[in-house]
Amino acid sequence: MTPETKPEDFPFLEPSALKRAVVVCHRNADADAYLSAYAVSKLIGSVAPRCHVSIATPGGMTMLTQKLSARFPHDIADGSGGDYDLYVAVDVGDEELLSEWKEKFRESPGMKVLVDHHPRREGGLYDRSVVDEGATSAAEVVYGLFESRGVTPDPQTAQALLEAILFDSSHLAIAGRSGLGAAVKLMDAGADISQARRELRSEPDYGEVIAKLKGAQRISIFKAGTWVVATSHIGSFQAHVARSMVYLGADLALVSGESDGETRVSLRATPRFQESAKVKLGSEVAEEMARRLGGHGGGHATAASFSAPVGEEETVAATMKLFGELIGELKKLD
Ligand SMILES: [Mn+2]
Repeated sequence: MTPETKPEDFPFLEPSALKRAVVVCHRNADADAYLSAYAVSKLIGSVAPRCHVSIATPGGMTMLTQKLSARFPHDIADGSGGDYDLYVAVDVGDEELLSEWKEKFRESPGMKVLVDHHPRREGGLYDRSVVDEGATSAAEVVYGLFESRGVTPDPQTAQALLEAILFDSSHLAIAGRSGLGAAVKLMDAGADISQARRELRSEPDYGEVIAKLKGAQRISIFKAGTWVVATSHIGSFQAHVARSMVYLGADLALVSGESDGETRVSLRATPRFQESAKVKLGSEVAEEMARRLGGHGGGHATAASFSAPVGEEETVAATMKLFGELIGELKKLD
């Protein structure tokens, strides 16, 4: 159980007791995770100027994040640096996504804090958690911490937070009050939105382009009532392929791939599907499949993923069976 958390008490330790801190992103850090971590580091730095803060990116970063990390550089911890007084996990969702850092969280006597916008999970890894499930980005939650502490981010940090919000909210298209409000206040603090849009543009990644086109080539189409369900399989970029299939018009997309002896499945759905079919992909499909197959997974209502130590064919068949239970019988189209 996490005790009641007052965000104005962040980082929940006496600044004088704070010598070393680490801010940990989810595996393969995306722009929201890394830029949120960057801003959390700046906030810790302004509360406890003597604290040395590192960012950890288990499993590295996405291509876009690598580019952004040159624009917003930070000391990166490699995990060999001994214990920390403070551990902050940002944007992590499933604690498995902390990878090798999960064990460090568990073993350390330090303060462990979660700052997130993913649905709360069982687990007990954290001493405090600041979670807003209604936020479209972790960066909004981080901005809330700045406000609670009465700290105005410097222009560079404001820029980082604005870019993270744009990244996770489809350039504000799905942002709510907290995202839009934070975006305006960040611009007041010196962030430039045109520059943010420019910096988020990424060069097309050849591997991703080929994966998406191959994924499209391998699509199978099913109907369940009026819903169109598309499935495909690809060795990598499953999430990108699933998202592309939704762009093409599928209500629900499943993309699987096998690597390192496990099957990975990415799921995407349209908001219309989510509202009308009332199926939450994170809790009702990804978590449920992870439970049934002994893997791990989770995510949001319209975007989720899981992996399982089971063959690809079996994993897909079991997931399609669950779809059948949730939205009715699936008929394959030729
Ligand atoms: Mn996020």
